[in-house]
Amino acid sequence: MRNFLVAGNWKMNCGPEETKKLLQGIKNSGISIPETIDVLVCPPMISLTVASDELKDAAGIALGAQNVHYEDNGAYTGEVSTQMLNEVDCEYVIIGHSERREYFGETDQTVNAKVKKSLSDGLRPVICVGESLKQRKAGEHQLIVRKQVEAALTEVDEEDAEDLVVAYEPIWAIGTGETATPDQAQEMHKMIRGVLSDLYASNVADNIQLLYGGSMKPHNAEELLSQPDVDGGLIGGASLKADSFTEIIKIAD
Ligand code: 3PY
Repeated sequence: MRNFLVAGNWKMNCGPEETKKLLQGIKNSGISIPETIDVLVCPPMISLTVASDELKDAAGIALGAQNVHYEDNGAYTGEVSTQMLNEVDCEYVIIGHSERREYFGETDQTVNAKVKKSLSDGLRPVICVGESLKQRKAGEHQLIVRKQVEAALTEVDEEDAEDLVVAYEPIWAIGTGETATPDQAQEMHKMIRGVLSDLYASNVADNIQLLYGGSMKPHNAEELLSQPDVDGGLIGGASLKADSFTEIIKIAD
């Protein structure tokens, strides 16, 4: 049985001070996180140290980054390594978000390199995949997402696959207020689960958490999370307020 994973992608919001406040807000909300729900917050790099300190007394909330490099160190201005993320207690890292693919030249190849490096250094990758509106209108969404998943997982062994998380985020639902319908989300998640079963033993594929991302909010979370292959959410805007984020955690419960 898969746990739900409720993950906040804070994007380029919340410096150290705001990070502290938001995490204190989540802790002070009095929410107690059941063992069947995994909760994750992914603040910007500059705020990870503060977040790590703040989460020391917050049972059940894990820390993740929004990006990582695939080399150990060197002349890569502006980048951070898996080792650096480990030092500040990150357990997860988001890889290949569509915003990174669109604005920062992330490709299926760099996504794959980052996934492999993260797994080999003990970080759980949250691999983002999703189609554009044009691709969906052309009926190519399944093919595009299948290819993204296969490319991201090239040379990823079955023993490492247990640590994977995949987030389906249709690009047309990111920051637009539009959400995939529960049926559309389930159709894509089922297809992704099928791709994972082609690559790995079914008990492994069945245990990989598949998140829906793209304008998940308290008002639509229940329907999305009730789909059999939707195991949680990668949440943008609604993760930036303690009350909406904790509301989604409660809905997942
Ligand atoms: C969104 O909900 O907008 C996201 O992109 C989450 O990653």
